[in-house]
Amino acid sequence: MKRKVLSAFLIAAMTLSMAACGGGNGGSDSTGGDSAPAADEAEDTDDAEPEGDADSGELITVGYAQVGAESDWRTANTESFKSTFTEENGYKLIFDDAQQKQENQIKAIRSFIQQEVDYIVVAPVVETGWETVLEEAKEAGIPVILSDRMMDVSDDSLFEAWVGGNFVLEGETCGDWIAEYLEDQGRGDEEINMVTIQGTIGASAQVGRTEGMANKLKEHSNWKMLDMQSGEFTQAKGQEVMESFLKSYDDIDVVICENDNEAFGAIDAIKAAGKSCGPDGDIIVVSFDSVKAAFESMIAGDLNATFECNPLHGPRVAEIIQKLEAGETVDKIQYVDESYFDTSMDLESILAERAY
Ligand code: GYE
Repeated sequence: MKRKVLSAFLIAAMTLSMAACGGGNGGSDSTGGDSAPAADEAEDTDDAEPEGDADSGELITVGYAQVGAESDWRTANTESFKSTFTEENGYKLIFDDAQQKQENQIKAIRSFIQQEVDYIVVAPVVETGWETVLEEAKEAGIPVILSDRMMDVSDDSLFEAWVGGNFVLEGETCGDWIAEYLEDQGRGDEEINMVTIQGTIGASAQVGRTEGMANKLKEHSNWKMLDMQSGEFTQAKGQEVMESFLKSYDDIDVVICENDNEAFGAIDAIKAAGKSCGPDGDIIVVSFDSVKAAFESMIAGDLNATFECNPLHGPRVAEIIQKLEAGETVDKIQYVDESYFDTSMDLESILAERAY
C-alpha cells in the first residue's frame, strides 16, 4: 500500500517549505466541504500537499465517511469507530460527518483519495450514485470497505467488503412480532390500520425495513397501510410526520418507526394529541435499533417493541482491515446477528448490560 516512512530529512524539508508558504494548513477542513468534522477529528491535513498527507509512520490511515449525527444509533457508531481506530491500536482516523448529504460524502471520499489514505470506509447515506467516486478510489489503488448501509453498484469489485445489519430481516421480524402480538390480544382477525414513519428515502436501512414489512403485509389481508412518510431518521421529523398522520387519520392502530429516534418524536406527538400508546395505550408503537433510550421508553410504557440493529462496527471493520493487511481473503457480505426486545421481557436487566 501507500504507507511510507518519511525520513527525518523529508519531514524537515516539508516543515520548512510549509513554513515558507505561510505556516501550513491553518486548520482548514481537510474535506474542503461544508461538512462539520467532529472536534476530536484526527489531525487535519493540507489539500495542497497530497504527497505524504496521510503519512503517519507505521500507522494505518483510515478515512471514515460517516452519514451524520441524526440518531442515537449513529452516535454509538461514530463512538465505535473513534474508540477502535486510535493511534494506540495502530491507526490514524480521518473522520468526516456528511450531515446526511451524499454530496458531502463524495467530497470526503475524494479528499481521502487525495490524502492517499490506506483504506476508505463508507457508511453510505443512500444506496445509489457511487460508481464514479468508487472508480476513482479503485484507480488510486485504495481499498473501500462499506459499513452499516449498502451501496447498489453494478461492479462489486468496487468495494472489498460490507458489514452491517440485515434490514429486510429486521422488517420481517417486526411484521411477525406485530402479528403475534395482535393474535395474543385476540385481535388477529380485526381490521388493523398502520402508518410507517420511514427512514431517509433511498438509505438501505429504509429500503430493507420497508421491504421486510411489505412482505409481511402481504400475509395479512386485514392489515392496511394507510400512509408512509419519511422522518429522516430524526426525532424532530418523526414528531412532525406523526402530527400530520394524526390529523389525517383518527383510527391508527399501529405506528412503525424505522428507527427509535423517530419513535420518540412520534410518542410525543401522540401524547400531545391527547392519545396514548404502548402496551396499555390506544396505539401500538414499534421501532428499530434498540438503543438504550428505547429501553427506557419501553420501561415507561410508551414503546411496545424495538428491533435490534447493531451499530458497533468499528472492531468489525478493523478485523477486515487486519485480514486484508495480512493478505487474507474476507467475506464480501457480512451480516451481524440481531435480536428484538419488547415489554414482556426483563428490560431493566437487559438495559443494565447494554453497550449502546
Ligand atoms: O437505524 C438509524 C440511523 O443505517 C442502520 O441509520 C442505520 C440507521 C439506523 O440513522 O438510527
